[in-house]
Amino acid sequence: MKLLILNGPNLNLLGIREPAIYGHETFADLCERIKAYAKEKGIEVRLVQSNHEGDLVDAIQQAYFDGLDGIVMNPGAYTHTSIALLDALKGVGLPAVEVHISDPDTREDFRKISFVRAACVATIKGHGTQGYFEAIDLLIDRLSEA
Ligand code: CA2
Repeated sequence: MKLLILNGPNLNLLGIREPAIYGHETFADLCERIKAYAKEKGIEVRLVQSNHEGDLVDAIQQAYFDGLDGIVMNPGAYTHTSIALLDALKGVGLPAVEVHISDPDTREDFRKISFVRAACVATIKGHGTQGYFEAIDLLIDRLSEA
């Protein structure tokens, strides 16, 4: 089983700024923890972060072309703006889980809309970086049942 772990714009700044919202863990440390967790669970992960919408679309398509099994995705601010990401997720048809470190529904009104949600099997929000691990577990359970 191989999962794409996709992170959108500015998530590379984790741990550097806004710790009150996003915590103290750096993005590099989070990536290392995800790799270690995947190893423990006996799965593979492909970690991609980009600040560019088209690169995120490319990563979703590439996951499909390469036969990956599912996607854990924090699209960052593109969550609230991107029909291109929604179309890409719908287009590849891979099970995807939307993750947010904070809970966007309790923040500014413009964060209350998620375009990608319609193409995701679940949304995990407000659980800090732990949400990525919950999303991985969810996909492992779902894909193991299939
Ligand atoms: O809570 C989340 O995970 C978000 O997807 C994070 C996005 C935000 O636009 C979404 O509404 C909710 C922002 C990611 C920016 O991350 C930063 C981390 C540290 C410092 C500055 C930005």
